[in-house]
Amino acid sequence: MEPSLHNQALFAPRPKLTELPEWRRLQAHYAEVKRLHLRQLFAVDPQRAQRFWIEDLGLVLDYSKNRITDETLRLLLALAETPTIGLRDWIGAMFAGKRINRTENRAVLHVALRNPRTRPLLVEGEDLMEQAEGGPGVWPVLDQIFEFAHRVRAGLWLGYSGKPIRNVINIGIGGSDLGPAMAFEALKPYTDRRLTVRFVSNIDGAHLSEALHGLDPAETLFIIVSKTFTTLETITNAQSARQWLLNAASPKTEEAAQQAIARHFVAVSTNAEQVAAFGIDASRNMFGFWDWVGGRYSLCSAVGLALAVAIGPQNFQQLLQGFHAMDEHFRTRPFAQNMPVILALLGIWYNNFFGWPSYAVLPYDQSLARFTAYLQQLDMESNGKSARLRPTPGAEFVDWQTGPILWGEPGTNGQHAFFQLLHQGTKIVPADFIGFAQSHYRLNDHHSKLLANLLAQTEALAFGKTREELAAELSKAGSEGSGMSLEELLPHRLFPGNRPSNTILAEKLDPANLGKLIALYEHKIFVQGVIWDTNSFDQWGVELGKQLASKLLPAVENPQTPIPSLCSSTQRLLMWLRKRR
Ligand code: G6Q
Repeated sequence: MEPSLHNQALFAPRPKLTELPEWRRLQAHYAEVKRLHLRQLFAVDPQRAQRFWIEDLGLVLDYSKNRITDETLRLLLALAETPTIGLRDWIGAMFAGKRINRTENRAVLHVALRNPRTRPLLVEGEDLMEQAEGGPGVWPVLDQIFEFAHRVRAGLWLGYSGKPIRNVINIGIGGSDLGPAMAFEALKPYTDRRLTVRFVSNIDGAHLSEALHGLDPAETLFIIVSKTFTTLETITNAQSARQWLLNAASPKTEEAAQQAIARHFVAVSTNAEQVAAFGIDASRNMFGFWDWVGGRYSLCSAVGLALAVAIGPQNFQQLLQGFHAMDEHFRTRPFAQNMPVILALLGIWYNNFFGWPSYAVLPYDQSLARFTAYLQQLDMESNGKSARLRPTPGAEFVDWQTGPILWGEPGTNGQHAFFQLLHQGTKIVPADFIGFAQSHYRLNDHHSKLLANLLAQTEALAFGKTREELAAELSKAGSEGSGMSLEELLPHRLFPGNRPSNTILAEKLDPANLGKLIALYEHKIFVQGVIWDTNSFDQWGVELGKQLASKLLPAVENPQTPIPSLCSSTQRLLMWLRKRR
């Protein structure tokens, strides 16, 4: 593809964000409203939850407990419409397959992965649904995935001894691990419980060793997931897995070894050459994907193979449909009713105007235990950037804040850990609370208690407890026991409130709703990246550490190797380690 296919206007230099009139108006407005308390906002406008509420696709976004007025929203929406930012053009360009990942000269088409087969998606003359980059397109690969998933689930995929496969180990890291690992946890009730599915990512031998513990190699299949098939962690783990398998199979001939590998290893990659070099038959046992799928956006591609095996083709298709429904919501809904856009603007309001650097994602669902870790990569690898995408001369770097620090844990565990800081600390951390009306686990009144906690926390964060309320409460209960007077005790037990949150609800954590939820955050992050003028789709920041690690490896491995020229700190640490290995 020629660079001329870039939409030049998209990359035209644009004014600094902080110099835009829309930005300045928000700054002036911030000065006026920054002290408003959510108590006041709800008191003067008791019905605000009716307005600051979006309901679509069975999902609810209640954003009324935010420190905004109608005017704030109007100004934030005006920012989203700023012509020089061109958000609408950028959304259109992504869906049209323009090469918006400029630093890698790639299109960004994760939305194509969940596009219905019957709806052609033409990019540069090819219908990606059927054909992509001269090879099979989205749906032929999905067919291959479904066929494979069916064979494993039906016990038709046999290992070297003729026993059916019972254990599936996904080996991959970052974008080749977090998505399927998170979704597997999230969708446990939909998984085939006869199969054991595990995920190995860390190069620490503990991870692979523990994952293999107690498994019969004759029943174990490895899915090696690596877009590049050169990632140190993944290749090291894959090689050790191969050795483990061959030790057990003890093939007598090279041919028998190859057969054993063919039955126990499949690859998900874009690099057929390296896959073949590893010993996997790329023509039969490789699942392809494409340059235009970024690692952290790849769950709907063959990267989700282990998940497809675990939950089966039908559920995997439901997941894709959920993603697609949110893609359509994002592409077609006006900004004022567009969940990803509203979440993005609220994030900018707090990150850039209030200056709060982090936000928490708090799923009230144990099955989403890995959801925040997944979002951490999605958000922080996408928008943790400083270089501008459309700089003006001499202003290559932003002088405004970009991607926030994202963290969190499932509720209610977080309540008994870090919520203290959320309620009474000196920092304000806006939070997204996520919950579901129904649980898959009908266990006494557990789910009612879980939901009551979710609702209680958003209410407590927003409104707190005033001095008067507290004094009335304490004088009734008495303050005996602490040895402190009521006046002394009050400050410790006050809740200032005015801590904002969004609440996102759905009926049930099923494959479709999980897809909607993930796509909601994908698009939110994209909108923020466009407004902040950063490229959300590269990740150059992870390269330097990798280079230095390969430079250091020989010196760590072999004490005779000269110490590379590094700073005195790293040299002394290395020497300390070498003496003890
Ligand atoms: C994601 C990143 C990164 C990547 C891993 C694994 O967007 O690119 O997390 O997924 O580094 O890369 P491979 O799939 O090439 O092994």
